[in-house]
Amino acid sequence: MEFIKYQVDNQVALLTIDRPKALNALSAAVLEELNTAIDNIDLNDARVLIITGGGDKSFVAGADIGEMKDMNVEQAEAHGKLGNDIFRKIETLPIPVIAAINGFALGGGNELAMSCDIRLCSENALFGQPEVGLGITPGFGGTQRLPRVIGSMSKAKELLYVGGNIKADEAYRIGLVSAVYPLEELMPQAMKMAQKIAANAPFAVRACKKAIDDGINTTIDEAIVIEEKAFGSCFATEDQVEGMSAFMEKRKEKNFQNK
Ligand code: DAK
Repeated sequence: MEFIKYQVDNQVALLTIDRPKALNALSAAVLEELNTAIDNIDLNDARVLIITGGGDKSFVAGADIGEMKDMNVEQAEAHGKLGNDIFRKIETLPIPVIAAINGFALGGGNELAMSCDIRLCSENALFGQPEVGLGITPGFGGTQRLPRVIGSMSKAKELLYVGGNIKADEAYRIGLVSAVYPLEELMPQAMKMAQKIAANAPFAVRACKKAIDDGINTTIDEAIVIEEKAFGSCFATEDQVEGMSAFMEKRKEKNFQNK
């Protein structure tokens, strides 16, 4: 692959979008490679995925503006669907996905970050949905995910209508990211979090993700039943026996097998 680097180390997968000439902007070729890379993730091997950008300046500077400039309505809709389908695949990936945002997260970059479960960023990160200044709406889910992620319709609408950028501290203040680190600490911190997640029972972690995501879109009564089913399903796993046995035996080491 030319634009996507992928490796798995100690059950943590790291996917890097690497197109330095264009600050990792999402061209169609980058999107196609991203799609293939996501499809090829071995969920028996990887327990957590981290997505980051190559270099130390940009996570993803958006969709590729040069490519979009001359699109007609049909092409634009098809391009939007290409991105949306991939981002939805990331959002619904069974394993948790951490965005390690190491610089610009503009337009499609912010939309990619919002498709991840958890967002961590570096102090030089810059966020925004500048599309209205380009004469378009966000096309990879920004109008839908921003209000859901930050939980403030007013702030989301302000960001989407004004089209300005916000720095890392403001992104933290509004709940767009969970933590801000000096650039050199971002990846170690993302890895540390990923390894903590990977050390837990994979079935339980994945069931949590599914319960949260399925439950958030329904009534609290239905959502509670979703949790009951998720909870019950854990009791068919060997890892539930291992986790609870370790507690009873006052044993710190646990050997979760994803079974
Ligand atoms: N697309 C293409 N090239 C980009 C790019 C982008 N989004 N962002 C940066 N580049 C390229 C620049 O053109 C430049 O290339 P050369 O001139 O060197 O060949 C190179 O990356 C370095 O950029 P700069 O020289 O501008 O670097 P600076 O540090 O001065 O500025 C910047 C960095 C990120 C502030 C600036 O590059 C910038 O403003 N970039 C554009 C950011 C942006 O507006 N992003 C949002 C893009 S719109 C839809 C589907 C998707 C979308 C919408 C609709 N449908 C189909 C319905 C999504 C839209 C977007 O994401």
